[in-house]
Amino acid sequence: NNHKPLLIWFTGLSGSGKSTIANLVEHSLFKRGIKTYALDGDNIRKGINNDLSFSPQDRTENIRRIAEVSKLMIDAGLVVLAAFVSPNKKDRQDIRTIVKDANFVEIYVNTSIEECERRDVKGLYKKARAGEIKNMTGISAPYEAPDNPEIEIETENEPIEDSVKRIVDYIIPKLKL
Ligand code: GGZ
Repeated sequence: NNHKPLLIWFTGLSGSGKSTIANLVEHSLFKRGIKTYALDGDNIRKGINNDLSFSPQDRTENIRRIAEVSKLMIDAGLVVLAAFVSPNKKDRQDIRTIVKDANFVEIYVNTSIEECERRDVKGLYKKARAGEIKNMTGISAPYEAPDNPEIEIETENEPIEDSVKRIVDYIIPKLKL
């Protein structure tokens, strides 16, 4: 039951649904016997990157370290699912270089800032509007959408099960040795 390693990278605004979709994709791959590992803010920013803020420089360093950790996991043969805002095009292009292009799939979780702010799962947008959080992506810090992501998910226009199936159907053939 061997398969190729892969880095599946989810980019999008806070609250866009990246982690939720990544977790459902991981569950589906796991059921097929594929060895996976999921990286997100909860296990990275609280651990290896707990020295980093949301300044532009620290975000770039955040993404660089995650790419290097992902590279190690790819060397170990895993399918890595990474869900990070990763707002800069340049930083995302650098991931492609760090892990090899053939091992990289970029998924743009395209949810409008209006919808993310309406959801405001963690209350961060409210705090950003009140000036309690600076550098909030989409409010007071930039988000550069990908031009040519391998997959784009419009969470406001597609049921989540359909999005997950579209991603899994794209990934499975790529895992063939
Ligand atoms: C964006 C922030 C911020 C600011 C805290 N801007 O919805 P969440 O909570 O769980 O996901 C967001 C997470 C973003 O961390 P990343 O490591 O993915 O960001 S980056 O790739 O840009 O380095 C959000 C929370 O952290 N959060 N402050 N100012 N998101």
